[in-house]
Amino acid sequence: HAQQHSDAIRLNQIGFYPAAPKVAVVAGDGFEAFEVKDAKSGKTVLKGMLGPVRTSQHSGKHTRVADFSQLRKPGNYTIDVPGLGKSAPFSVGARVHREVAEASLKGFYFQRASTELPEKYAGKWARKAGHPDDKVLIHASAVSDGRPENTLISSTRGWYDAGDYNKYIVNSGITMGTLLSLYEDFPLFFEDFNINIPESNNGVPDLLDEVAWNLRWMLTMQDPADGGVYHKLTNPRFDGMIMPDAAKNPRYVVQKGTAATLDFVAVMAQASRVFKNFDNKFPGLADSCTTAAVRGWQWAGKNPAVLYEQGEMNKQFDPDVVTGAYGDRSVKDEWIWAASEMYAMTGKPEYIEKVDLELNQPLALPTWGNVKTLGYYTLVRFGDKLKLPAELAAPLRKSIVTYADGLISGLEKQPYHTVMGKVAQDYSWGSSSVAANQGIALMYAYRITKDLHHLHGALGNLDYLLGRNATGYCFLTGFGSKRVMHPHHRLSIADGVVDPLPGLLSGGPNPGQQDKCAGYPNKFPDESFIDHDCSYASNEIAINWNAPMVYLAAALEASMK
Ligand code: 9MR
Repeated sequence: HAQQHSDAIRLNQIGFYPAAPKVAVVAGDGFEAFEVKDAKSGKTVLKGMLGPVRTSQHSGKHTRVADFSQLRKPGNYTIDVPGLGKSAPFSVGARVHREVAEASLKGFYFQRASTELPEKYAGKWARKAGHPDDKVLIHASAVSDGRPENTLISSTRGWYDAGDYNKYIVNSGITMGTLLSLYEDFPLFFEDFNINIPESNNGVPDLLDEVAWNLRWMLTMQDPADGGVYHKLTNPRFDGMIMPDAAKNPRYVVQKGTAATLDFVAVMAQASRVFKNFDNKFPGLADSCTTAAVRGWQWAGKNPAVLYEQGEMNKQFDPDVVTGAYGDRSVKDEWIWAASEMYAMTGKPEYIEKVDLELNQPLALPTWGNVKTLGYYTLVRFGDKLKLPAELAAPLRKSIVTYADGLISGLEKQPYHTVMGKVAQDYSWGSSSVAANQGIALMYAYRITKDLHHLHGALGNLDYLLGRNATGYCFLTGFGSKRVMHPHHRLSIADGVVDPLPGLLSGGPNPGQQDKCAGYPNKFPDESFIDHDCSYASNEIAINWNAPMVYLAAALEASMK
């Protein structure tokens, strides 16, 4: 008779690297000891005492940590807490997060618009093509280029943003920047990283093939007349819970704006660098990106702060558009990112001389609305090559390291022994991406310092995402013993397949609970999560959350033994 796994024993449900720290967290304070057992034989391989009681700053609840870092032998194990129960089996071994890294990149393939997904690549999630986007209307808000309202343009491909079917430049920006940076930071790792997509085995890393799918769409979002970039391609209202081939509503490109244009510039500049090395496979693509970046930069120079005002638009234009706003209120950070990428593309320091790099401010984690740190990462990556002056290079490195040191300080008091969740603000909409982006910042710090505390801090946030958290869920679909089964994701809801599409990162706890769904366990920041497809505020998926998940898992695979 199968023994039930205890939900109170929380750990990375996938596993651990042999040489890495290994921690499980026992919720509650009623127990003292733990044992690690071989999953098959049931033989005890390690015994230990739980650490001192820790108290959650979010809920006041108690936890105790089981540290079994001494266990280094590859194998499959469970953690038993006498009197409480045992965990589901997990493994110890090299390459233990390989499948997590592969699946989370493959998640982007599942988000592809304008194409059929054959069974050969998509398995039981095969689907018909939808949203061809070859006849997209120019919205009334976007007629400034001289093409009249309702002109038809072609804007195919790209990834669906999230649980909805629209395509937003601002959110594509940070997503592409994160994935291209992953490639630039770990190019060798991706030489042998096959995720079974139609372009696999074409001599280009699958990561870049997947990125190219969205890059080609982004290129179509630039107004050929003046170089400005449309904010988004969208239905006026969200599609229902239907499959793509059933979606027939008209689609529009809307207002050009500075945030979209500068995000586009940054992506095109970075892509031109990366794809230059694959010119034989993507003839002309790198050149197109260079031209697009320069033209976008020029448009932004003439339109330095045109904000996207969805609320205002609703009043002025027909039809009104009420889909995702990505209404950034400040474009200072987009200027920093775009300038940094233009500098790295051209080697001309004049680009960064024109903007305030804000190096006197503490590092800010990248979000769709604050992208300047993506620029800093690029400047650090290419600092030597660009001969970045010491008065810039030193404070850049220092701000990353200072930020990372702040993250890892006081870990021994944290209820889940993770960097994630030290402050309640970490639990914002899409908090899983906060955890992943903190991990990325720690990986950049590790590059600079070679301090294992930084590397292990990053790994601890992967542990958080894969189960060592106050909800007990593994937040990546298709993985873990306590799985997310009902993400707010049209493809997963409408396809009639029980399992959600795999490799997608659930947004995670969000005490805002804006969806007002029934069934949240409580109001605590770290527990404000429900695995229900009603919950777009805690259980949606999104490309800008998946990208740092891919980054963190792949970067750790490339860095851990
Ligand atoms: O990720 C976005 C989050 O930061 C905002 O608070 C939220 C509300 O505006 O919107 C999120 O983005 C959603 C987008 O607007 C539409 N597609 C789904 C995105 C994820 O929920």
